[in-house]
Amino acid sequence: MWDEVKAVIDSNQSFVISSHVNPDGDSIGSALGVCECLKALGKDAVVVMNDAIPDAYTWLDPDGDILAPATEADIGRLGSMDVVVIVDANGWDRLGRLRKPLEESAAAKVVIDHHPYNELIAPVSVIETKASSTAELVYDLIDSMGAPLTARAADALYTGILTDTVSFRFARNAPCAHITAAKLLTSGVDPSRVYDQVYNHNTGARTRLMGRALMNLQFTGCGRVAWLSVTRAMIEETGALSSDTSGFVDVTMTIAGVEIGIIFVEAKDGTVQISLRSRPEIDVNQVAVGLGGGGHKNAAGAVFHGTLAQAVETVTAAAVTAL
Ligand SMILES: [Mn+2]
Repeated sequence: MWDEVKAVIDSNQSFVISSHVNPDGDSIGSALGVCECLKALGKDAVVVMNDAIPDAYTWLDPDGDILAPATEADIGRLGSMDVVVIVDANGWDRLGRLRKPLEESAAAKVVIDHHPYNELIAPVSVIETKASSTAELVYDLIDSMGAPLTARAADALYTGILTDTVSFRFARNAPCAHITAAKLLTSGVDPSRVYDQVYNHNTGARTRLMGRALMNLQFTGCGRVAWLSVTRAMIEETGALSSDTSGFVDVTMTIAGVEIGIIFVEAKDGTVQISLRSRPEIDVNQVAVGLGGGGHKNAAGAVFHGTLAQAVETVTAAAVTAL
C-alpha cells in the first residue's frame, strides 16, 4: 500500500505538507506525523496551513514550526519544494488560499486521506475510507517505512485518532483505531495529558454562557426534542464570543429520552444560527435542508432569517415532524 509513497520519499529531499482549511486534530496531527517522519529520515519538511492552529492543538507545535495561517511569504516559498503531501483531504478546493500555489507547483503530489472521493487529485494517493482517521494511516506509513516515531509524532497521531473518533466514540474500523492507539500508548503517549490539552480549553466566559444557555433548556415532542437558545444579550453579558456556543448543542444529547437536540443562537447580523443533532436512526439533515441548510444525517445546521421566537416555533415543529 505504501510502495509508491516510499518511492517518492526516497527519491526527493524537500517536502511541504498541508491539509484542509480550518485545520482539526486529525489534519494537524497527521501533518505533524508526516513532517516528523520525514525529518527523522534526514529530509527537509515543513507544514503549512491556510488557517491558524486552534488553541486545542498549539501544544503540539510549541516552537511555532507550522506555517499557519500561511503568509504571502510562506506561500511564495511553496513552489520550490520537491513534493507536496496533502493529508486528511483529497480535493484541491479544500485548501483555501494554498490551492493555487500547491496545485500549480511542479512538485510531485502525494495524498494520504480517509475521506470518500470522486477522482484522485494526485497520482500517488493512499485513500482508505475505512480508516478512523488519517493519523491512523500515517502511523502505518511510519511503521512500514521503519522510520523512528518521535514523541512529538506519537502525541500528534494519538491526537488525530482521539479527535476524529470523538474520543473513541465513533470508531470506524474500530479494532484498527484501538490497536494503533494502543501502540502509541506503548510508545509513551500519556492519554490523560493529551485529553487535557485537547479538550480542557474553556474560558470562564464560555462556561458562564453555557450555564445561561442550559438554564433555558426546553423540551417538546413529549421530551424527545430538547432545545437551547442563546440571545445576543447573553453573549454580551457573559463577555463570551459567538463561536463559544460551539458544542453546547451536544449537551442536549446527553439527556435520556432526547432524540433530537437543537440550539438557536442569535447572530450579530440579525439571523438565527441553528445547529441540530440526532440519534443515529433520526435524520436531521432533512430538517436542515428544509430550512435552506444542510450537513450530515445526525449533525446539521441552518441559518434562519427572522426572530428567535419565529425560529424556535418553525424549527421545533419541523423537528417533531422528523421524529
Ligand atoms: Mn480526518
